[in-house]
Amino acid sequence: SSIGIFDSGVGGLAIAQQVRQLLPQYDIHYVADSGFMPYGDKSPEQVISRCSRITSYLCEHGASAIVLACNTATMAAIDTLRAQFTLPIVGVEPGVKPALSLSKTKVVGVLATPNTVASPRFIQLCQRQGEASGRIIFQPCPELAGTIEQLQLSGKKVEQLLHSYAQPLIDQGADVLVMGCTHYAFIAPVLRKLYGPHIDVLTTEQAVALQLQRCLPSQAINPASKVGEARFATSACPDYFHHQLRCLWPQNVSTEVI
Ligand code: DGN
Repeated sequence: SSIGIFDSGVGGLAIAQQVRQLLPQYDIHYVADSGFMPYGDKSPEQVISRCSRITSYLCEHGASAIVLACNTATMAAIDTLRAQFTLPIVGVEPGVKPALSLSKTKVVGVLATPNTVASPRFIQLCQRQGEASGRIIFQPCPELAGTIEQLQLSGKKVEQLLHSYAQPLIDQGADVLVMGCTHYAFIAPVLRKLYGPHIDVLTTEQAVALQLQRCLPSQAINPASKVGEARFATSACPDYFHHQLRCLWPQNVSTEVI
């Protein structure tokens, strides 16, 4: 039995790393749906259909819990998946609540895909949290996940792109920026370097791993002495995914095609 983790590409790897650290005895099975990347501009129906297929695949291969390691997919599909499947499904949402409690200006900026910021679930989250304790503003970042997928994780182009997305939020008073797309975890250091100590940059992988720990069923637990294995699959070119993993995953691993 394993923990199934998936994303439209490499974004969920930051979450998978946290899961590995927090729950090292579990096997993980990661799927990058790179053949259908990006989810950020697909219709909700297309995203739901991909998420259903991948969840079925992971269940057929022994998953006893699923991490939907993508904000865009969580917004569009988590309710449908929870109605379709009985195993625990943990999603990821922009961490606006911790961000608001950290903010001095009580203005929080969210960077996310166009689909995430347009989704009813995100709008409700902003209204609920914003009414309670401040203001949440957001910026769709159409090109950012693709840039990260191409492994451009530092340098002028990424800095300029991030600056163009983040500066309008800071101009409106945001002193905390939330990475509302799992891909952006890999470029959080660039944003921190750009803005220094005055702006906090929050990512969500730790919160997701802790949430998973809380809802894992007991049959997912392997003998305590065992170190879990990690399997990686993609719906696109396995060689390119292997190349991405060499940059973004601490161990050398092989890849499969789904
Ligand atoms: N990593 C996904 C997210 O968290 O929203 C989206 C990436 C994409 O498909 N554009």
